[in-house]
Amino acid sequence: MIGRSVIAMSAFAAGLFFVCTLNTYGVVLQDNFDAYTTGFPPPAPWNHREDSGTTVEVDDTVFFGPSGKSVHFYDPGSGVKTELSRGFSQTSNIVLEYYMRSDNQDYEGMFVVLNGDGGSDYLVNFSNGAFGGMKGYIGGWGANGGWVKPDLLAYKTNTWYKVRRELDCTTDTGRFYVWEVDEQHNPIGSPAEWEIGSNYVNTYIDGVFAWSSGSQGADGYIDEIYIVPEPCSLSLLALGCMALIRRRR
Ligand SMILES: [Ca+2]
Ligand SMILES: [Ca+2]
Repeated sequence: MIGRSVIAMSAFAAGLFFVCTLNTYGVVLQDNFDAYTTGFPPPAPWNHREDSGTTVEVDDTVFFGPSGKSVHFYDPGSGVKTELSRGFSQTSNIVLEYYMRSDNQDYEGMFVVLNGDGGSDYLVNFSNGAFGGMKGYIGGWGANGGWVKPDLLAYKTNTWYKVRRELDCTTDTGRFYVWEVDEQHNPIGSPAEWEIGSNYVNTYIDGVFAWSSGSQGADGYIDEIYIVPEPCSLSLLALGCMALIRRRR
C-alpha cells in the first residue's frame, strides 16, 4: 500500500513539477521600442488607437537607458484617448515590469494594465487629483475602476519610475512595487509596495494594454516592457511532495 501511494505521489509531484517548470520558461513579451521608426506608433504585433488630437508614437528624445527610444503618449483632451495593446499566450502566473514617467501633473498619464478572461487587472498610475486620486502621487487603481490606493508614492515630473506587478491568478493574489529610478537608472531605495488581496476574477492573462485617460489626459512615456511567467506556487507544492516522499523512504 505504502509503495503504491509513494509511486502515485511521485507521479503526481513529477507531473506538477513538469507543468510548472514549463510555465517558468519563455518571456512572453519584452520590448524596449528602440528598433522602431521615430514618429510613428509601434508596429504590429502592437495595436494602436489614436483619437482626434491624441498621439502614441515612438520618441527618440526621451528614453530609459543610455540611448534609445520610448513611446510617448500625448492626450490633452477629455472624451478621447490613445491606446497601445498587444496579446500573448495565456499565462496564469505572471510578472509585468515597465518604466513610466509623466511630464505634466495636470494629467493622469498612462494606464499600463494586464488583461485576461475576467477583464482588466489592477494598475498603478499617475494621478492629477480627479475622482478621489491625489495630485502628485502615483496611486493604485481597482480592477473595476476607481482609485483604491491613491497615495502609493509621491512623484516628480520628468523622472522615470519602475513598476513591477506580480499576479497569481490561481490564488488571486499579487503585489505592486514602484521605485523611483536615478539618472544612472538604478532604483532609489526601497520600493513603495501595495498588496492587492484576493478579490479578482481573471483565471488567466493574455494581453497588455497601455492607454491614456479618457477624461484626464496624458503627456508621458513608457519604456522597457517586460512580461514573464513566474515560477508557480504549484512547483513549490511539488517540491514539498518530493521532500515528503524522500523522508518516507
Ligand atoms: Ca527604449
Ligand atoms: Ca483623454
